[in-house]
Amino acid sequence: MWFEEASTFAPGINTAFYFTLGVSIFFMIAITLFMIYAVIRFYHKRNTRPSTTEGSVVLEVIWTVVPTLLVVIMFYYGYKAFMNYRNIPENAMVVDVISGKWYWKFQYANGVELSGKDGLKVPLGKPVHIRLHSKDVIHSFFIPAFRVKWDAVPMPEGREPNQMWFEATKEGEFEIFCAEYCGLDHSRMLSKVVVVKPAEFDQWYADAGKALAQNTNDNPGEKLYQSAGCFACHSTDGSKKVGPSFKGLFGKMETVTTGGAERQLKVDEVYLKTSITNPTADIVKGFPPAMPPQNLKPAEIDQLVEYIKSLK
Ligand code: HEC
Ligand SMILES: [Cu+2]
Repeated sequence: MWFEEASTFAPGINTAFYFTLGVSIFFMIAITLFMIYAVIRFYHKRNTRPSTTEGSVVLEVIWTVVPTLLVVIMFYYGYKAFMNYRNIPENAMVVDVISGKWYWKFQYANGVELSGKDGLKVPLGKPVHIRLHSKDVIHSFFIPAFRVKWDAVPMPEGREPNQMWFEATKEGEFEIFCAEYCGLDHSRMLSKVVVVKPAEFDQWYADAGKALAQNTNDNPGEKLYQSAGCFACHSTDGSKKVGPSFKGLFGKMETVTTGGAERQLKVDEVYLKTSITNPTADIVKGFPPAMPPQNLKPAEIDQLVEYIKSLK
């Protein structure tokens, strides 16, 4: 009604809120008016001798029963909205929300990760199951337009994280706040939910998943670079170690000594492979023939070559 409503919870929570607010305002006005009336009507100069009353059963019953009913109705609306919020649908898409000082991160089931700056992307009209993690202190995941707020608590190993869910009913961007004072940059611990059409979401989800899978295929090379010990002599940032850096190596002109004779060549896949399988065949100018022979499988050499090619 007055504030933006963008999830299926908003109407139920608003009913509870506006009902309580309405009842409070009604009684505030009614009681104040009666007080003003009583002050004037029973002004002491006009009522030098107040009459005594024995009490009124009718009044007693009314002001016991009516407030009780009102409070029960408040409870009913609140309880209904709360139970809905706490019953997470089984078919909901799971997203892990990671919080820490002072950031939000969103991890999807296919491994895709979005930063707080990207925002939490969700499909319109589909339930989203949020698992709340914290890396340090207690944070609180709050989306006002969705009327959802729940604590992200650092859990000991093996304990289930706090969970909640929502279903967006409006396209667009909605603010995410941290609602638990968590230190210096608490007020800047901001992010947003980005609600898009289901088809658009599915497309993005599939594409991002694919891109990630390709990246993971690149990673074996990076892992080998570490595990096979290449990093000890080759940097990936352009700096010179015992051997030349891998950065920008692919495609560059290299001067090497082959069998005592100096020659120029363009670094291609074949050259890279020979350099790895037979390090002493071509010695790069300005470097000692210090590279030990490598005991690697052909597939691993391919992965290393791919990795070196990726270091532009
Ligand atoms: C102990 C140090 C050392 C280790 C470990 C080492 N290298 Fe080398 N590497 C060198 C040196 C020194 C050179 C330059 C002399 C040469 O060409 O042999 C070189 C050259 C190369 C070149 C040619 C570079 C260019 O600029 O043309 C490639 C490619 C290479 N190494 C790949 C690898 C890979 C892949 C690994 C890990 C599996 C590895 N190296 C491990 C020392 C090392
Ligand atoms: Cu926080």
